[in-house]
Formats: sequence, C-alpha cells, structure tokens
Amino acid sequence: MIALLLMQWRLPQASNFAPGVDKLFDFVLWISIISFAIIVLGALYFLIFYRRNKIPENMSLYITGHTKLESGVALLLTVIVMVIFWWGWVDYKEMKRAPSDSLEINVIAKQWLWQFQYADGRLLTNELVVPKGKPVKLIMTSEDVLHSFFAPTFRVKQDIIPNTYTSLWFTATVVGDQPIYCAEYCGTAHSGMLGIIRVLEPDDFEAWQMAPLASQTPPTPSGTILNGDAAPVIQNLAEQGKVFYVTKGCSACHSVDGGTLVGPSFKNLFGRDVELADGKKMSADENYIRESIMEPQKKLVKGFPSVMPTFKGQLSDTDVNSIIAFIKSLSAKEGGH
Ligand code: HEC
Ligand SMILES: [Cu+2]
Repeated sequence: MIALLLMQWRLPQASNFAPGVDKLFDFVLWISIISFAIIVLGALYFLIFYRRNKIPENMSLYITGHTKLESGVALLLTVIVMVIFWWGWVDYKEMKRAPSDSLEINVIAKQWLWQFQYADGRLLTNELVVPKGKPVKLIMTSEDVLHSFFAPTFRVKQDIIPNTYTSLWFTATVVGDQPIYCAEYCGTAHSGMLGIIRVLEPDDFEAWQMAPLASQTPPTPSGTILNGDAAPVIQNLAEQGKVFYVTKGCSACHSVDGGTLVGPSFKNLFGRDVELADGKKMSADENYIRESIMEPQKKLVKGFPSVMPTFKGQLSDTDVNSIIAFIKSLSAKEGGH
C-alpha cells in the first residue's frame, strides 16, 4: 500500500533514462518494504510466542547459532546487494556514454543562473531548448563555485566544476517544459537558480534554429514567453572561436592547415592522442584543450618549447568554448555538426 502510494507521487518521466531509473528505484523500494515487513513481523512473533511467562522460571534459552541459516541469510543479502549494484552499474555506464551523434550544447553555470551556448552561436539564459527524440550532450563548466545540473523529470544530475568540463546526456521524450535545479549549495540565491528545459518537436526545433538570431524566442508549447531577451549573436560558435584565434594571437604559433609553427597545428587535434614531454599520452578532449589554454606549462607537448603564454583571465568560459568549437571544426571526424 505504501509502495503504491509512493508510486503515485512519482515525477513525470520525460527522458530516455527515466523509466530505467524508476524501475531500479521500485526494485529497491520493494526489497525495503519486504525486509521491513519480515523484520517487524518477526520481532512481533518472537515478542509474543517467546514472552517471559512462556518459559520455565529462572531459565533462559541458550542459543548457539545456526550456521546454515546464518550463511544462507548472508548469501541472500549479498546476492541482493550485487543485483542492485550490477543493475545500477549498467544504467550508469549508459548514462556516461553519450552517442556520437548527440547535439552538443555548452552549459555555463554561475551565481545564480544558467547559460546555454549553442553551436550556432545562440546564448540563452535559464532556458535550454532541445528537440524531442534526439540525444543531447551538455558540456558544462562553472564560472565561479561548484554547482550541479539537476533535471528531476529527466532523472539526470551532474556536478559542475570551475576550470574543468563535466558532461551528461539525455534524449527528451516528452514535448513541453521541464524544470532545472541547481543541486549543489552555491550561495545566497542558490534556491533561485532555476531554469527550464523546453522540449520541442523536431520540426519546431529546426524552425527555431532557422529563425534569425535576432528573434531568438523559441515557440512556446505552454504559451508563455520565458526568455525573450537572449543576447543577440552574430556568428556561430566555431566562427567566434576563429575570431579569438586571430585576435588573441594563437595564429602566430598554431596553424590550421597541419603545418608546424612555434606550436603544433590545430588541424585534427581534437580527439587525437597527444604525446607529452614526460612520455605520457593524453586524448585531446575538451578538458585537455581548456587546460592547454589556461595552464600551458602543465602538460607540454613532446618536441615543443615551453613558450606558450597563459590566457587565464583573458578569456571567459564562453570564449574558451568557442575556441574549442573552432578546434573541433578542424577535425575531420568532428567537423560539420
Ligand atoms: C608564443 C606562441 C604561442 C601562442 C601565442 C599560443 N600558443 Fe598554444 N602552444 C604553443 C606551444 C609551443 C605549444 C606546445 C607546447 C605546450 O604544450 O605548451 C602549444 C600548445 C597548445 C595546445 C596543445 C596542442 C597539442 O597539440 O596538444 C593548445 C590546445 C594550444 N596551444 C592552444 C592555444 C590557443 C587557443 C592559443 C591562443 C588563445 C594559443 N595556444 C597561443 C605556443 C603558443
Ligand atoms: Cu546552487
């Protein structure tokens, strides 16, 4: 009865992960309810049938144990715990591996709002617009303190950490608005750090993307306009990054055509295995490139001098995201999304 009540209160399921997470939750819930019943009924049974006036005066039972029963219970509990672990692990692994055709959106969290930076250059505040039925990968960082992206109806949550990227992915399954919360206490207005995920039909999403950047307000399934004042943007993200590549002087030391200047070329850098001066190998992902820009001395590329200046304090998170988008666009694999 309690279980049925709890299930009534369950949140709507709005992503591909929601049914799986709920199934596991139900499993743990039922195990708990059954264990609770066995323990409480068992205690009552012993209380009543072995009460003091049932056994002869001045004699207490001397119990030495029952090895078979005890190992049986231990084994059963171990099996249950392993089932829960394995089940959770399988789902967790799935959640950690975004499909390669995911729509990538950058998220920048800061006290106390969310920014969503799209490949086409759009920058939305507190409103994440996604198509239904297509995998979306969020590549997230924070401008200040720890935050955590939490979309309860999607059953996804991921900490967001300054100076590094963390990510999560999902496929929205229901058209409409869903809430985003910050799930890591981050200061005075933490509880007001709210956003929405606006899920559109694929056609509506495409129409929204095709609409001129000046009118960025997405069509609203609920009829309300929540974010009409998104910043106007001129270029797509990779083109913005190209501007920094020139104006910040990267072009003096890094080519985009494969030729070696003072530093390695950016061509086909993204996703490649880079050999470092200390012999280690690194995959050139978002975090590696970000660190190369902010702390160039930390990991030196083998065969190159340690001459790159740091760009810490000169580039914002949105700037770095655009440079990474530019570098991505120079890789055959990742180009053209
Ligand atoms: C004065 C020359 C110079 C400038 C200017 C410069 N870099 Fe570098 N960069 C280097 C050198 C040399 C290396 C290789 C040694 C190292 O890892 O620091 C490098 C390494 C890198 C790497 C790692 C490349 C790899 O193949 O693993 C990235 C990414 C990078 N730079 C990005 C940038 C960006 C973005 C800018 C502009 C905002 C920039 N650099 C400006 C000289 C420079
Ligand atoms: Cu917070």
